[in-house]
Amino acid sequence: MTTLHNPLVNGFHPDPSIVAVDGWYYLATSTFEYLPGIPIHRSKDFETWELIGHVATRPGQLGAESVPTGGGAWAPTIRHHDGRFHLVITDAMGRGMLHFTADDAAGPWSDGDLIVMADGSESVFGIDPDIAWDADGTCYITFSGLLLSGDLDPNAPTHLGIQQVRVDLDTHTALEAPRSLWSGTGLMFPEAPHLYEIDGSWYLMIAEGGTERGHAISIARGDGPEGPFEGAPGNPLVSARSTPRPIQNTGHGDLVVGPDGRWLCVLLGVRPRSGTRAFSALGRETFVTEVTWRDGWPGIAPVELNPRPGTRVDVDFSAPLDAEWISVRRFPDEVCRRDDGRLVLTADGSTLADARPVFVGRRQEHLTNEVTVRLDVSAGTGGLAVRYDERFFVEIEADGQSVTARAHIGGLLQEWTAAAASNVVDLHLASRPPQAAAAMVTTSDEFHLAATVDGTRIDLARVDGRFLSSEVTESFTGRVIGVYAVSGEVAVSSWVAEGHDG
Ligand code: 6LW
Repeated sequence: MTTLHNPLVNGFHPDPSIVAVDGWYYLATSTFEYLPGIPIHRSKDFETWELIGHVATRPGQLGAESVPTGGGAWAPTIRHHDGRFHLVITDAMGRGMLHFTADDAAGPWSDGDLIVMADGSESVFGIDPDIAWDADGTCYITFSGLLLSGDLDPNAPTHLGIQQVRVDLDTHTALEAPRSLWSGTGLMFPEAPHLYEIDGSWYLMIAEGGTERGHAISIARGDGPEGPFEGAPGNPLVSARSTPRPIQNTGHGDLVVGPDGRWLCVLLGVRPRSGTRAFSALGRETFVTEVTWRDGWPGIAPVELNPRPGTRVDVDFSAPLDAEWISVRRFPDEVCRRDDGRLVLTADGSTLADARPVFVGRRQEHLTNEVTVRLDVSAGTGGLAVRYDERFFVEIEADGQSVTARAHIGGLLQEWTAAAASNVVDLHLASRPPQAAAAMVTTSDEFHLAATVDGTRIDLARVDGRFLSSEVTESFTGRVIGVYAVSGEVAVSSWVAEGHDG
């Protein structure tokens, strides 16, 4: 049982990778189409984690500006070598497999170099790249090979298994064609490889089973970084499949020696709720669990829930926005500015149904959560929304004459409107446990959408939260709650978010 809090990092922070440098821990996670991309959290005690910056803070570092939904920054590996931080990642359906470096993990990071095949023709094609060096300084990129869907025999696997190339990091060119390595116990989607040299042996740890309920972590051992590798007798080392554990989908891990010398594994998981634990509202979060070694093999303990205390975020817009604010396929400073202690969003004709909305938000980090914002809509129309993607979002909007709640569910739309003739309005968006139905609790949560106008509360709508879960949306991200503008300018004078995991 770990005494550490779990989730380790709340809200959608999937595919965690970790490195220890001079007594500090640095954690990197995926961000897909959101910018800034690839957050770096830092901790000394593995308990308190501070968001110190992002890898992608400038246009062009990622191709996120134009990636399709679900594309973008997938699965980083962060390491430290020869005095520099290194991060490799696949910018899926964007730039390809990239290598970033920095002297300081807080940034600035490099522009990102494409890792290309030996003939220089194209990016090494695969996901979840890992970067490792042997004692001679040879650099190994180990990744999960993919087949383009057009090549697929319907009965063939979409993954080519775990592959590896040696790379000249001066030219970012592979020194050979990809070779296949051990690829797990035969479960689907062998991915998320990480190579470690420990006590003279080389270990290749992977995820397999797919990032859903079948997710698992397996490991193999060999005498060198290229193998051959022999799978552990105890594989898979950890999986929540077919268990009643509150944290499911556990997999995609990275190993590190913790502050007290114990080995730890950070990994992704979800906290599904409903009668059959079907819906994960927040998406895939970062968790931690203990690792014990026996006969040269690690054992990974089941991931135990140990929720953090609730939080309250009260944003003062007279100060610069903190690094938690994110936008879709563009940076927050492209969609908003601070003016006289307010956050001003200037519409450009887009809505949340578009690829690049005028929207800036923060991850929902708690299962029970409420955000209240005060808007001035005297010069425009806008509101408060919780978003999974362009087809799945719930919003509450004000235009000075009325307030309107809308549920956009995969092309279906329902809306509720009430008169509210006021230019200043408070909007409330809450996620609450479902009102228990007669038979059993049948969903993750309910959204409660309301407004307060001139001191009068208007309860507009309640919407089933299952429709904004990673399972229903088939999304790699998670809920992001933010403010948006659809016409003119909208000014936000306050943002208060309170939540807990009760
Ligand atoms: C990630 C891979 C995965 O690259 O999903 O399903 C991808 N597993 O490990 C995005 O998180």
